[in-house]
Amino acid sequence: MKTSYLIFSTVILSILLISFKPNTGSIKENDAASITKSSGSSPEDPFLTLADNSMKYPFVQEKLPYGYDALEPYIDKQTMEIHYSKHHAAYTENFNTAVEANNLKDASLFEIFGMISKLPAAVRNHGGGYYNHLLFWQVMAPNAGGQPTGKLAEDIATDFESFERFKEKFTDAAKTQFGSGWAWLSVNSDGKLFVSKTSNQDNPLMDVAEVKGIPILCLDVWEHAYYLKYQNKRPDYIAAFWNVINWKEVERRYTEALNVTMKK
Ligand code: MN3
Repeated sequence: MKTSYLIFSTVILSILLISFKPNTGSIKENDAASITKSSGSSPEDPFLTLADNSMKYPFVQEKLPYGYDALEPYIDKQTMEIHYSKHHAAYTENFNTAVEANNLKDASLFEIFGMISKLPAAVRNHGGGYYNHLLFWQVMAPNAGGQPTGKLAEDIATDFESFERFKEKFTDAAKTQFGSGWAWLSVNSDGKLFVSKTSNQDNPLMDVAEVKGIPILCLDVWEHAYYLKYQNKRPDYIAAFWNVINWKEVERRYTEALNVTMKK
């Protein structure tokens, strides 16, 4: 039932995309088939079964799970307020506008990410901005930080040698991202953890990502995320982030990602 729905929606989406293209004479079946095939969102794509992929147009900005001042002193109240109520709100609004303009209303969020290379920059920038922040708010919490427990702790030790080594790698990715972007901890299609960085609002779910995977932890290193408190001192902001990581949520997302990758 679910598989046939996915096939159906992928086909409908391809037809919509083809029909939207300006200067398209007649629609050839081959064109639709090739877009579907190379989109990275085949019906077998395990990423599409993730809970976050139930998000569809109109995309809503979920309520911040804590107050603007809840992550003080590590992330200041003014930054949180502007970041959530201005930046994230604008990404959400502009993403919905881009979805409408590009006939993507029937596509799920991860289907859109899976074919982002074929879509206009507005969809890529605002779609990434919408989802990346949504994830970012959830993987932080007041009275958090420390280290993960259970299977995630064990697998971080296996895949990165130790928690300290992982912390170094993630910190390095966040520090060395040139200009605006994000640092990530994700799970690849083999169920292995990896650290990566992306530019602008790209994320590891997009077909343009150097390494594709399911993100379970992220850090925004755009200047708007830290400049009011830390100015040019990005390393200090990155160091402070470890005090607000909501490992319970990261562990929950890790378990889900492993279940999904094992299904493929
Ligand atoms: Mn941001």
